[in-house]
Amino acid sequence: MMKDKLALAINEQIQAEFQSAYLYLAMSAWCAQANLPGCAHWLRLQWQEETMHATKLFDFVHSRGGAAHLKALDEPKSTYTSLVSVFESVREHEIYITSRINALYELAVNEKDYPLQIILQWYINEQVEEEATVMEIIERLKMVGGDGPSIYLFDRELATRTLQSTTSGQG
Ligand code: OFO
Repeated sequence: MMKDKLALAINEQIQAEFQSAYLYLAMSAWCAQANLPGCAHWLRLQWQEETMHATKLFDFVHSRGGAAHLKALDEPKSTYTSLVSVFESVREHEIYITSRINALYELAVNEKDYPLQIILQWYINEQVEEEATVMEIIERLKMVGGDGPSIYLFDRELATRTLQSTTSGQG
């Protein structure tokens, strides 16, 4: 049985992961409208990944005798000025999520909750991958600049992304 304060903190992280999913789905909608189907696909898979991140914690709380209490989500931002600003927002959001995961891990260490520490190690690795992946996308987009044919090829490449599992997933 886990401590109430830990169950509460995990529930807040479940909300943050679902909020991430919602944000990325809104970005996917923006890309679809901007005739960037590959980027829309990439962000839609990101929505699915974030949903899996949330449900992985959802299942963990229940496996420890706690309960998930789902909270309301905020309306996500839905307008962007450019494709690079979309991915810069992804990066900014992932940095925020990393800080949350690190704080949760610190709490698990202070409260001596070893199973929580172990599951959070997966999230810590995931955050490293997610930040690196989005940084690479931003760098490439900056190189491409406003060149239409290059953006077309970039978009086609993002269309090839496939969904990873929650045990080995890459953001
Ligand atoms: Fe759940 O990793 Fe992104 O937010």
